[in-house]
Amino acid sequence: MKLYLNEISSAASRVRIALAIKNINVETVAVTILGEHPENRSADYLRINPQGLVPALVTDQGTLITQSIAIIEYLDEWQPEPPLLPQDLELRALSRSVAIAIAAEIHALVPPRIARRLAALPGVDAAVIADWNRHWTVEGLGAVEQLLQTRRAGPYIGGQQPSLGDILLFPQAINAERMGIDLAQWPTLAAIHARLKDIPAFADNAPAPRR
Ligand SMILES: N[C@@H](CCC(=O)N[C@@H](CS)C(=O)NCC(=O)O)C(=O)O
Repeated sequence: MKLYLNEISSAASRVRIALAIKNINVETVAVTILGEHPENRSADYLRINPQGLVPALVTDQGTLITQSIAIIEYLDEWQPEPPLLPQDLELRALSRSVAIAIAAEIHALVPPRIARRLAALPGVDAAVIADWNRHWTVEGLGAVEQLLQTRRAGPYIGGQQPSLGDILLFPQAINAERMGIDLAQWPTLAAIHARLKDIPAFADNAPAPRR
């Protein structure tokens, strides 16, 4: 299998964490996503992933799998141990709710392509973009905290083991901290995040800071 990624990408970090938890090795191909001519917009990469995003996984059969959640669920079904979704149906749903809340309602509003588009609009400078990113991150993680407060006890979102929701929470919380957002305002989220930081599969696969 071949995984197209970038070290700063939080969406790719999710897949790297899942691979580490499952101890699966794949070939990786780095694709730049910043700058004037990022490789993710090149004709060569668009032939591989027409959406022009990382991560993208190409299986040994040559099938393209896009979208980090779909890739993680594919890996989980391909190699079920250790499972990345809780057995309990309600916790399973919660884990997915958190994952989708992060992917669809936070991350989708703050990637480089959104910043590039905003920067092209009149009157939008770096400060406006920073405010935009911060706004959607604070609003989104605040909603995740509310969701997490509904959950039953357990160290992680889905109970005793880290699951899909934790995998999406980790890089997003790191990005929030890098924006100077204090996670302590969300006590449940902050406690789970602190526990995840102690797990090598998470800590070793955090998104790299932007240089
Ligand atoms: N929903 C997608 C998001 C993928 C995504 O936006 N990836 C970012 C990096 S974190 C990217 O490729 N950005 C390139 C760009 O925005 O131009 C997923 O979960 O895989």
